[in-house]
Amino acid sequence: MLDQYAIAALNLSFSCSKDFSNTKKWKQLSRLQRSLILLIFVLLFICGIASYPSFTEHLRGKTPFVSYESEPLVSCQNLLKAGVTEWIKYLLSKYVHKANNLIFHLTIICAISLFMNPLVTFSWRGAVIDTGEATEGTKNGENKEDSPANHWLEAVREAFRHAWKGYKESAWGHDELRPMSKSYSEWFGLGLTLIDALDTMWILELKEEFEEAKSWVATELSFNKNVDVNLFESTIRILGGLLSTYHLTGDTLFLDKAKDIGYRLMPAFNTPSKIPYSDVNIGKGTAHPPRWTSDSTVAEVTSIQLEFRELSRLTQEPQYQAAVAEVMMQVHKLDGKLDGLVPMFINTNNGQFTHQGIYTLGARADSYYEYLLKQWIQGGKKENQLLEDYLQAIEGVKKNLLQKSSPNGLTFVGELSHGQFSPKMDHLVCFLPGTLALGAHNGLPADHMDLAKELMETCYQMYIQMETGLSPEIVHFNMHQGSTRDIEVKLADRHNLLRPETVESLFYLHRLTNDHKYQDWGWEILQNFEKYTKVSSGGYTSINNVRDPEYPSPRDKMESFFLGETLKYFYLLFSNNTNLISLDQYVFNTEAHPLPIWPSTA
Ligand code: DMJ
Repeated sequence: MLDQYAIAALNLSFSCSKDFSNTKKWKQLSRLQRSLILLIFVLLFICGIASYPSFTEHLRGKTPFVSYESEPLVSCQNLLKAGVTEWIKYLLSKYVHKANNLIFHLTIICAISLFMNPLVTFSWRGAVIDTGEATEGTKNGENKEDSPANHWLEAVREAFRHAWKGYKESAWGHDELRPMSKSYSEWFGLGLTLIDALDTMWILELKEEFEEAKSWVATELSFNKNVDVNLFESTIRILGGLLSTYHLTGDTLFLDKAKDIGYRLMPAFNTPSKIPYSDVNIGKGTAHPPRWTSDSTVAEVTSIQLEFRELSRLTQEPQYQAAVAEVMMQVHKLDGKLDGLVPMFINTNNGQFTHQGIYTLGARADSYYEYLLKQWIQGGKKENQLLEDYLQAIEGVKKNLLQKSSPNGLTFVGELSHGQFSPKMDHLVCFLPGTLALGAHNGLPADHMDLAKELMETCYQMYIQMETGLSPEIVHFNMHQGSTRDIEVKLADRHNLLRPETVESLFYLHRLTNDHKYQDWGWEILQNFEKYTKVSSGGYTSINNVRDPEYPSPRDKMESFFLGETLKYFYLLFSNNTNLISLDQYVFNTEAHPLPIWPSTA
């Protein structure tokens, strides 16, 4: 049928010249016949105009449509096939047999143009829906155009731009912005915020900002500096940030910088026990523990493995992986654990745990547990010792640290001090719901996901039960009957440092359950950050008092992890695109820098 119409169309110009005299015949038609023919033209013309933009988009190679209508739809093609062709043919045979060939051919051409355009759809109600751009539905798992999450994504980008404005204007190339005083603070003097934020800009598609940061890395960033840096912090933020940016962009500038800092951090492992010192001078190549002790923090020495292992894989230089594997091997064998739970300190001289008897999932131990699971995932789920240690530790948490609050029965993770349970929970512990969910996604027991959901609710409550809707740094849960509220906050614990852990877990829970309530919770939290921590001239600030909405008392500091982690996890939480940093392809380090899961070589 199409061929026939095409031939008719090709004949058009010929017919036009040949049948000039046919105008007479038009006048011979009755008024009804002429009106019907004109009506057909008008209808076809309107359809043609309506379909034009999507048709041209199609020619430019844009994606085909995905309909968001729930009623049955048919394409123009099908509709014509189904009846319109017959209807037109009927009219043509009935009324147009006397009309000139020009009119006939024009009619056919209009019909062909509609027939050929697969991008216009008609609902059964007769409306034409321009569907040229695939913004609707979840074809690629992307957000629906009218979904609130789409607006929320833009709100995160806007928050990032605002934070970046402050950093750019007052702290460019320095470690952290002090947004109230429009100044900066220096920790290592290595542009920490800028490096931590690189992959966030890439993921949020903030191209202009990314380019200006990249050019700073290319021209200004030097690790040949006489400065002491903390091994853990510079590994997770700088080495991790550079490695992930290299993977996302493919730009070897970032790999070269990663190799440089990785190499300069290695003197930290030159200790009698091979358990690394906390501090390294990256210019001099010397390392030392803090002045007051020869201990290192357990979480610090066991949360640098993802980054150094990846550095070895990329460089084919085994010393990085060997150094961090040695630490894991020693910690695995050490006495002093309780059902897989580790103490908070380890001595760099003798390699033994110190300050034994205190067990927490919070500060100084938190990411030990996170990295057991994530190393196992990074390496293709083959390193059974890591998995066993992780599973044992989660059982240890359930047995020793898990309790319910009163009156509402919130599940929380407390601490144990020399056999005494304390209902204290750091906000840092809120990484755990996300980690548990990730484990369940990777085939670990389903009850890990149940626990993840319960703890997620608790972490959310730590926000909304505060007057500002922002969590304090530490909470205490009530456990005795007759309590009127579940959560208490001590005076010294009322600060909020713009930390990411709850948003991080919301991201995992949403990504892995597809329950949109986690996005709603995240949106509430983002709005509270906007309300109480945004500094009008640029940037966001930590605050001293989450219980005073009148005066939350700004601390005048924007931590680098606000850009590196918190805003990135907000964005990933609000995105419905599961391919945006797929959890089956990447594993996030503890500073939210995605590193690839190693391809299987077996
Ligand atoms: C970050 O540097 C990392 O997430 C680390 O694991 C814990 N502390 C901060 C964020 O709270």
